[in-house]
Amino acid sequence: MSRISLSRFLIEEQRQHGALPPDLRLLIETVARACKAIAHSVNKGALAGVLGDAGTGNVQGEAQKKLDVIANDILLEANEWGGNLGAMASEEMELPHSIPDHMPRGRYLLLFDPLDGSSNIDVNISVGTIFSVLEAPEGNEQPTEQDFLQPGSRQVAAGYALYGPQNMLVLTFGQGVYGFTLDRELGSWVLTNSRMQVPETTKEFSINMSNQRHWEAPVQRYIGELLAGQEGPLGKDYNMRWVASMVAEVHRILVRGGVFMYPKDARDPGKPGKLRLMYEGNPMAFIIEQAGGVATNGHQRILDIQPNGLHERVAVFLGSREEVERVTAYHA
Ligand code: P6P
Repeated sequence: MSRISLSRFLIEEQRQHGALPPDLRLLIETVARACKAIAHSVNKGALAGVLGDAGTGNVQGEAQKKLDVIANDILLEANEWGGNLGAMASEEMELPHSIPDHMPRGRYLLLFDPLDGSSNIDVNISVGTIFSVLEAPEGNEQPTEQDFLQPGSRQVAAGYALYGPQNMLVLTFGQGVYGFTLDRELGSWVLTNSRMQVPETTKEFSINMSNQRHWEAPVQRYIGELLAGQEGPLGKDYNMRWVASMVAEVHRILVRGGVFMYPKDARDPGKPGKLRLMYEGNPMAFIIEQAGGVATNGHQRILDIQPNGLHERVAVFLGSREEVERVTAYHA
């Protein structure tokens, strides 16, 4: 079977569906190239002296790993000159990053979590990059934070890179979900997964059980039923996985099904959840829905949430339809 590179796939998608404007195709290729460079650093690890803390903090008040900063810088540098963006936003930066005046601008807004799950990086557990693409509102040369605050249903593309046993890139631009594996010798992303589909049912759930005493009643009920197994109301035994790397969890769910949950937590009554809506919840929800799965915050579609802030948080329940619909119904 002939190998289809990312470039060939995107050009053929553009030609066949016309769903991929040339400037969006070029943006995706630029982000994919940046993810290759991030993969190179992540895969080197200690050999390149990139493990450990950077000694700095980010806007979330979290200690940054060296690779958080490296990945963020790679994405900024790779996307400044492309001419397809009005601005960028990152988990690692409080405010949007403007395109330098001497660089050409474009009509898209790029949001990213440059290295999600980075607490795993020093113990060699998979981490990833998550990105989301919106269109900038017409008319203003310099997009503001307000211009980013669009519901996830307005995304024109989303994806993640997973730096694991294989380096993979998973993409959607509204025509299904496609997976590419990095050929390290050639340095190219090769199509290996076409039209990925989340199985409707599952026997596997993902949640950080150490937070159990802080969950609200609907989540307590649902997890109790999962743990009751075949003697319980759900009539089957379940298995549990928790990698503490959302990209790895979502990828597993895309490949073999499952339900991933990061619910609201009584420790932070003012916060709707831990994960971030704009560059974790929304892109992953777009991908999961494009693969036939469901993604809610327990009450509504994540993609329907109107954001009020660039770094606002969200509760996440996503994956196999049967289970996400069940736990969401318990919140009614
Ligand atoms: P906890 C990583 O920090 C992250 O944002 C997600 O990738 C992951 O699913 C979650 O947080 C892990 O959270 O509380 O288990 O460390």
